[in-house]
Amino acid sequence: MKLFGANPSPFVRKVKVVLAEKNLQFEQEQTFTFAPSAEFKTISPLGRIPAFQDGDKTLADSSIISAYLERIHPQPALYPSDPYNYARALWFEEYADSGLAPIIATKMFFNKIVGPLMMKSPFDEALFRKAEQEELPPMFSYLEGELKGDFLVGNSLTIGDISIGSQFVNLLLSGVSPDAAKWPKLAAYLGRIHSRPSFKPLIEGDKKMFGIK
Ligand SMILES: N[C@@H](CCC(=O)N[C@@H](CS)C(=O)NCC(=O)O)C(=O)O
Repeated sequence: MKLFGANPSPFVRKVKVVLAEKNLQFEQEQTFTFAPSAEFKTISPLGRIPAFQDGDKTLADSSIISAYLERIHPQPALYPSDPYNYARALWFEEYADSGLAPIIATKMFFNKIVGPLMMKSPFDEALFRKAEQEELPPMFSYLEGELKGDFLVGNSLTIGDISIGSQFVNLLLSGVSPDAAKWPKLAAYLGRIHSRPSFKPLIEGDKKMFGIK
């Protein structure tokens, strides 16, 4: 199996965590979308990372790749069998991918770290501060209210936790974390999720890549 995509992408990280939780071996091509390989272009019709190859089968999109991996390697299950819990896990995946990502990945991480470093684009601090101070706090409060136990849904890790946890790594790399005094459950939850063996080495690698302590 081969994964195409650069490590700092939250969507690439999501798939890497799914692969790690399922203990699956894979190769990775560190594809950046501004310098795509010819092979990548043929398997990602929208030009987005991640893309994936399993023998002669190819797929694009982190949600689709994760769903495929669940079907071919069902254990440990990352999608609940209970219908409502299954839908709730998908909801948190959606909340991460289309709710958090445009704020954390684009207005904060790309704006502050990737743009200035790799694209020579200037850091827009006003955009960053508005995201941090106005747009994220209600989202933190929402997640705080949803956390009833160790995981967002049921009693085990789901695709919802992996998706949310992946976006929050980019927030960490941007130098921001939810204040534990205001959002204690969320802060503790993220600490737990990010210290899992599937997440921890990826976070250490990302920090090293950007020279973050
Ligand atoms: N829904 C997609 C989103 C992937 C995505 O937006 N990836 C970003 C990098 S973090 C990308 O490839 N952006 C380049 C573009 O949209 O052209 C997924 O889950 O894989």
